[in-house]
Amino acid sequence: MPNPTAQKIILDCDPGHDDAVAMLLAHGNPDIDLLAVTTVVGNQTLPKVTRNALAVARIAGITGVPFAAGAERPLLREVEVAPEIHGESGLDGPMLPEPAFGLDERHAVDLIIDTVMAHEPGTVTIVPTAGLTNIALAARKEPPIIERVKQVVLMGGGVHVGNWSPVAEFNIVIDPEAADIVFRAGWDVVMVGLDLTHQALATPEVAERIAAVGTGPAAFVGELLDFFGQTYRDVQGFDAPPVHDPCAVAYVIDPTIVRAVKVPIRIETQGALTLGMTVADFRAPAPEDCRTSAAMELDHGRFWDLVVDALERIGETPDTGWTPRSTGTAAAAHDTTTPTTTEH
Ligand SMILES: [Ca+2]
Repeated sequence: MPNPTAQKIILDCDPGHDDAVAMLLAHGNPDIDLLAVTTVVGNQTLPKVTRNALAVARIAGITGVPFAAGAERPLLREVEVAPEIHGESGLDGPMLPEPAFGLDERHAVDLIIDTVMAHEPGTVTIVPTAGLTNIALAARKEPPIIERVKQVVLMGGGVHVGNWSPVAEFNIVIDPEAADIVFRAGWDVVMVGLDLTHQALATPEVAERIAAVGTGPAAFVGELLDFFGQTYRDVQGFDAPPVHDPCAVAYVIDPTIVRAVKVPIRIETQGALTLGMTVADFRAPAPEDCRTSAAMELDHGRFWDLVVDALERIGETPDTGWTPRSTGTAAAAHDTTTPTTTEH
């Protein structure tokens, strides 16, 4: 039964290992009503991340939710993808099944606008876990959504820390102009950035808890974290991978899991060394009209409780088209080189 008090969200993503976990958390948690999933270029090209989103939907058993593809490049910049973290497919590691359903015929920007306008004011939260191109375009195309959206809870940025440069995080720096539009639009923005997500480490204890769920979707997450953990060890020197994107979903489910502080935040769009930096002004208490906040501290135990609980609730899903690696045929079925055609 749908939960009438569940938080309605639109997930705008670029799967992406951590995006996949965010999808599973949003789908499995009873306090989230997943209204739509939209994709945008980011971790990989638009066709690849869109195909990945549909594959994850099949494994998770997500049905009846519209999926739409959005921007295939940033507003001004050239496409920059992250194969060193997410592989050539954008979701390397597990084998990926063919999608069970097709895309909504609308562009992601129109699906976002239509979804926000179709619900009561102040009830829909946008959760971007990718570059902000689609969200900026939606705000520019249909400005009334800005007042109507409850809040924008995004994974991106960080208080003067970076991963794609010394001070810039990937989701912001790949489309800093779009981020600038989103942060200045006038809606409430919660920046779930690296300060927070670097606390969301998938430690060996976490991996054991996920494996103990004992279902196909949980095994899929285990394989995602194996690959993601390896690239984070090799490229960024982490002992355990930070699983960024579900932190934004967790904040929507239960804001008490995250300590966030109100602070004015602007995006650096000009800097030679600081492009994409999320500049947070802590010199004085935030003014009354400040609409931006930064997530600083995560309750690691309760965060992973939510993820494990979502996987337990999802249980086994019918017709996943998915085979765990350990049973053999996955390697042959894992074709990372051929992006499927998408309609958008
Ligand atoms: Ca992402």
